[in-house]
Amino acid sequence: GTDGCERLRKQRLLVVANRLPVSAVRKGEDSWQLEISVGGLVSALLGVKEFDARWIGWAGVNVPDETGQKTLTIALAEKRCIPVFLDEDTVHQYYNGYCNNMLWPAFHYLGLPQEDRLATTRGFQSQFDAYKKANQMFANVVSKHYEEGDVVWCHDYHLMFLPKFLKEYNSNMKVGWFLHTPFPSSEIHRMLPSRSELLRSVLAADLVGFHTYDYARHFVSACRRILGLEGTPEGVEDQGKLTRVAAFPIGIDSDRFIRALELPQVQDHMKELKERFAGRKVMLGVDRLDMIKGIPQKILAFEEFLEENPEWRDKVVLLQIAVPTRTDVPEYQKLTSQVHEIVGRINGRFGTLTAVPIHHLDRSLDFHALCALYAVTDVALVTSLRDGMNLVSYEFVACQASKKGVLILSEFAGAAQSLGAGAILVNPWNITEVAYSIGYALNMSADEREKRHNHNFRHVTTHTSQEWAATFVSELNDTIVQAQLRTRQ
Ligand code: ADQ
Repeated sequence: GTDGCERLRKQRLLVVANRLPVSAVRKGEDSWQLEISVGGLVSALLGVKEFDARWIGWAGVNVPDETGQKTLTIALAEKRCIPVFLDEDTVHQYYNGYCNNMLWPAFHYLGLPQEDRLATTRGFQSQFDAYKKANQMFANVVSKHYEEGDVVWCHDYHLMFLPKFLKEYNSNMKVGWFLHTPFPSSEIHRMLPSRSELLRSVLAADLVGFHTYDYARHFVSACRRILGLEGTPEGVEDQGKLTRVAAFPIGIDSDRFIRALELPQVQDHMKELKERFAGRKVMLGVDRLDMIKGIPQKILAFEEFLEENPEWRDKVVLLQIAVPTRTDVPEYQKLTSQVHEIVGRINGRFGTLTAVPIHHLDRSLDFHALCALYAVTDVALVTSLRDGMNLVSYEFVACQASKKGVLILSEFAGAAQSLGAGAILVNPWNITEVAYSIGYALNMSADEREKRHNHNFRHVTTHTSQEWAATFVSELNDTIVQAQLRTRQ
């Protein structure tokens, strides 16, 4: 039995993701500099007071020596982080290879490796083996730290084998898996050489979560069509064992953004930006520089808008902030130069001696600069070709309480399902439609802007990341209780 003390103890939550929310830089034989990245997941779980959360993942550095591994483990423990050490070849084949060259593009409807991507592939089988091996390494670390009653929450396409490996280690472990990307139509998933194994491993989890109902439905039909299993309204059934499948749309820590706008340094920054762009409407794009974000399409739409509306040429500016990611992958290098080329051409064509229409930055902005930028923006442009959710659209809305700017949002982002009523939805492949929407947004009446903004603001401030995490974990606990009841019947 449990005594009062034990019952008061918070439930332990092991959050397993490819990357820890901390980056480590080695400063000497046994000293480390740790930098915390306060992404969505971190603030989501910091906000959930009923759990005692720990993180398990790769720290983003290669640490081949034992001393280094030992000292880094000790340093990370203070941040409640537990490292998984992956060697360079594994990272190359598992992370760059199978995750980013195979699963990422496939899940975003960009197809399987062909042409360039195929030529840089050292063989799917060895990448897939490395993927499994890496997942096994994660499972080993989880097993070592697992205590009875813990909830284990696995994240994303990097760790599709983890539920299976964890259940093999201990079939009583409470295991949930959440996918941050879209889950594609079964016709896409069908192309993956390892389609069945991936599905079966995920199905070992007790609860499988997606951002939207559509992704959950795609997953269930893939299990039906590829594995021949039965789909029910609750999930997928295999010989009497039910894996619960459901939608858990993520959110942001909206208060963190709203509070930041009050800070003097953010206010100063806003003032500078307003002076800098006085007399011009500000349009904004903030993305990781990735194929899925539709950055070239967005910039071409802006060009078409300027072409068609000469009266706007010196009255609007597009700020495109693009953080480079996965810079060692040739396709991403190609994308960078493609974007630079288009921006250069348009600025050459429509720029004057004193102003250019597009400011393109290849880097990330710190949190305060980002908030200031969101707050002074008139129109935000999110043109993802596919996107699991897209949190930039949420962050923009959170920062627009006074300006009530317009969000142009791709219908292929998960966020279209939650912010669709307030945003202008577009098909990013239809450049003429996006160009037209830019004009519509810039000319929108204050009344219509306010109505649209209020709708989205209410959504963003009530569907927060804290609520998302708490809902997922409580649903996981419930799923297990229900499964126990079912087997007793
Ligand atoms: P991402 O593809 O990274 O996330 P997104 O949801 O927009 O996309 O989150 C990006 C985050 O990085 C935001 O918090 C944003 O502020 C920040 N960021 C982006 N560019 C930046 C820049 N230039 N400077 C500073 N910060 C920048 C994946 C999926 C998404 C899903 C999330 C969460 O691809 O679809 O919404 O996970 O599940």
